[in-house]
Amino acid sequence: MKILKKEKVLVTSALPYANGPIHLGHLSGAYLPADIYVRYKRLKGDDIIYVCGSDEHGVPITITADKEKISPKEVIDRFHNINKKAFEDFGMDFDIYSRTSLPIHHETAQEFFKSFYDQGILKEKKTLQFYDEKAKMFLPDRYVEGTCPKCGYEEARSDECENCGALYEPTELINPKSKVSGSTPVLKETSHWYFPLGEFQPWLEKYVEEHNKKYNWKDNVVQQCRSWFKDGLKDRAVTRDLDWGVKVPLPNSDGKVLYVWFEAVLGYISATKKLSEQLNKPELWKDYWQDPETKYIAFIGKDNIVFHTIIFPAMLKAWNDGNDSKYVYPQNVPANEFLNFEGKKFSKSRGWGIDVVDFLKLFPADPLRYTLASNLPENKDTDFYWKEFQARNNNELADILGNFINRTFTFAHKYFDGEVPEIGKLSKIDQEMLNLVEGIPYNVSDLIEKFKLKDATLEMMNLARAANKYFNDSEPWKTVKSDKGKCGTTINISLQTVFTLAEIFMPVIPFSSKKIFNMLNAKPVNWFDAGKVNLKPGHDLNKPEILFTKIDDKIIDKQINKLSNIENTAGQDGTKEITYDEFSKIDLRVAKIIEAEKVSKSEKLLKLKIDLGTETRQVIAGIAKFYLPENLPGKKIIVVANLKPAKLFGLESKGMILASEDKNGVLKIVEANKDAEPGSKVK
Ligand code: B3M
Ligand code: ZN
Repeated sequence: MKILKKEKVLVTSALPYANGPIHLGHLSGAYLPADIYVRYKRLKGDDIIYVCGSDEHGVPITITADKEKISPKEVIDRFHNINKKAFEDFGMDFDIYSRTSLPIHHETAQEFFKSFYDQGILKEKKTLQFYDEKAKMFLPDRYVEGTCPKCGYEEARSDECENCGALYEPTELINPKSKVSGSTPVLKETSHWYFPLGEFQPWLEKYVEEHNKKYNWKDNVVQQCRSWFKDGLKDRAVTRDLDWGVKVPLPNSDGKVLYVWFEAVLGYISATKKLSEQLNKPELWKDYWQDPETKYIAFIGKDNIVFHTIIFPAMLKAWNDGNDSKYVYPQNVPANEFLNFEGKKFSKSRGWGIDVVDFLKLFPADPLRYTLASNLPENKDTDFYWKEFQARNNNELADILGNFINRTFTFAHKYFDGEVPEIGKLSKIDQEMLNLVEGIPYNVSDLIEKFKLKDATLEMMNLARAANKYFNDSEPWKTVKSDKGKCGTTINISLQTVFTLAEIFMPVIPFSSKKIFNMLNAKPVNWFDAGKVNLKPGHDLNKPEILFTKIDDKIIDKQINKLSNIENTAGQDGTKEITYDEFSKIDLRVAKIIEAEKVSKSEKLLKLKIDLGTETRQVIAGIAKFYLPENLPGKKIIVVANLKPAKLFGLESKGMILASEDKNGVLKIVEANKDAEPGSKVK
């Protein structure tokens, strides 16, 4: 059994936007996994810091402010405090929960931008952008609404239609309207600074592949990087025409701020600087960010992979190439998939889900931590079900872990004066139990080091299962009468096991572990000593307390009933229910692709010629990123044949092809049966 050497570790979790409360899905993505990892590393004796904080800029925040007719500052102050408290109550062991509205963050972000500018890395480009002459402001994509050039949907955004998925240039949007003043925006030339991501592609490909090989990155992370490399990395705008954000530190840049994602990742650095300030150790942050020995682990959800494995490392590389100080790169970015809620995506607008604050008003944190840890979306999306939460709490925490601890303490207080009894001659099962207990910390350590936190949690509970079996097989209720010494040995070994359980469960259920250590009248030891004999005979024990309260069906059913009211009014993801008559207005037909070619000037569109039986038509489809034109002729597809014609890049599109979109945004054409006749109706 290998005791791992001590390490210097820097851990970050994605900075949640301060424009809404965090919910259970957030916890399973970037937060609980990190907290389990950090708590274990602290018990292992590593030199580790864990930083996070609120991401307080970006359009989502200004949209919330506009909606509620308050300032962005009021929005971020509200949600920074709500989320900070929610994380505390959930037991997140941050060293700091900072925020990107702090001056120290603005200075850090501007320092990076200025370095890139002074190095001549950034490129200035002029582009056309919607401008609201009434509100006197440029309009980000989400601030413009108009008619989709493809499906006629009248609340389409300026770059993408959420109704039909069409992708188009802002100039294609029909009848654009500003969501700020309602007026018709004009297209106005503006200039922005671009970071030349493509120039860093050779280095980034090497960085990703070498780190994947050496540190065994998760497959979902590597695949997403490779798909971006395959498409070729493009220049990325790092400034925006907005008032709210980090000002661009250049003359004549009024009204321009740094793009939120450019500065948000630098929030990890500014948070560490803030921590140094708070601890009055001004150089502390450099001990982590600028020490090549530091092991930097960035915990995120899968929607943030590219920002942490391509964009942020490229920025750090650009800094390192141009400055004497050198930042470390993420050693691993163990991104989790998504947690769903009762079989559907979390949806604020439909009330499908539960915020952490509301959950903790109903139940303590540990049962939630344990339930989420037991079902983390490490390799695929998983679900939170209220019934499973109740079962994890009642049948595992209470009936297995709690029950074993309770029985052990009852015997120790009832028959051994509340002290640890002497240990006598060991039977076979005594020895087996001691061996199992001694090895567990190494097994769990190995799993956590590989970010297999779900398996690690199962290993912890399996020790509790084995402990119950050992207790039952030892029959102390008999030996207490027939052979008190033997009974004492059983209770001694059971108490050692309680100690080990308290320590190895600490990363998952810290509140309960602290209670158990208090009952043991003891403190945690180094992780790799947790399986040894840590309680000497005669050691005084405190009184036991109830660790886990069973959850009643009534309480759970109340939560489930709340959802059934929502469920009856909506289909998947909250789309409105429709009648059969409404559906029958859509004329779905089988079509055969005859020709396919790329639309010049667009990365996303293909021009298709389709056979509809009695006619051929031209349809423009946003599938260029997913299909090569030469592979399409001959395919039998399904089209919406009675869609209002639209113009895209000056090309007429009469109809729309059907394609499914997976959770990574990959489009797959819905194909008809090969024998289906072009023009035949789809019912
Ligand atoms: N706030 C997006 C999100 O909350 C963004 C993460 C920033 S991490 C630097 O998913
Ligand atoms: Zn559309």
